[in-house]
Amino acid sequence: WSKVAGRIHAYIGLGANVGDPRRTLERAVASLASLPGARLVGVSRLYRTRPVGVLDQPDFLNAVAALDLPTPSDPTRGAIDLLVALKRLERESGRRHRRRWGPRELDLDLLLYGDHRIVTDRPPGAAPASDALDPAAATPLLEVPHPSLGERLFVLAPLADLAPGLVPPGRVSSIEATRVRRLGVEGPDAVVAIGAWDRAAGAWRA
Ligand code: A4P
Ligand code: MG
Repeated sequence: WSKVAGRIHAYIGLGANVGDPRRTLERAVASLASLPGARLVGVSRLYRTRPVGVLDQPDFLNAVAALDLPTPSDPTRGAIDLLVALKRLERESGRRHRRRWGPRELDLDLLLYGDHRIVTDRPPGAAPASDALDPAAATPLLEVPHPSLGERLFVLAPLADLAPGLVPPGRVSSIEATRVRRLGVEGPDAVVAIGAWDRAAGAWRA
């Protein structure tokens, strides 16, 4: 179904913990919906989540949006174009560069792009907009499925709202089965649903 009628489904992870995270995420959903050729086909519940990686920072709000996009002639090109659009939206939200896994105004991750598996190296010298010691400089320009998709409840819980039965390419477990496993590791307080998406309002309601 990820290829229905010449269209492709992309799942975008949204996270924020600086400024007004809820407003930022609502604006980000609206921006995703108005990307060229895109149709917004689903928005997860909104979750309050305990920080992962760098622990001494405010709780995050996280969600996942599903977009339906025209199938590109070259999937790698299409996925990179989408990543570039996501990075632009991050900048427009006022995201400043801080340490990896640290606080941010808006983080947009391309979690899944149809059933494609893509790993694209950075062109030489094209490190992220940070110093060369940033470990992100060593990450690929783009990797889908997102490499930490299966290890983070803050991604799995909202993704399971939209696509519980989906098995990412190259994996054997469904999103829902993986979510339940991570729930056992991280515990019920790590990721808590605090709102449901109201499509007409373009906002989450308690
Ligand atoms: N990149 C490669 N593949 C992708 C992809 N599929 N989607 C590259 C997006 N980006 C991808 O990202 C670093 C580089 O990854 C980019 O230059 C891109 O070319 P970034 O957003 O600049 O840096 P980052 O977000 O600090 O690093 P990273 O690895 O994306 O971190 P995460 O995994 O996003 O973790 N705790 C909670 N509770 N909730 C959160 O949302 N987020 C983080 C950030 C840490 N802890 C968190 C949360
Ligand atoms: Mg990121």
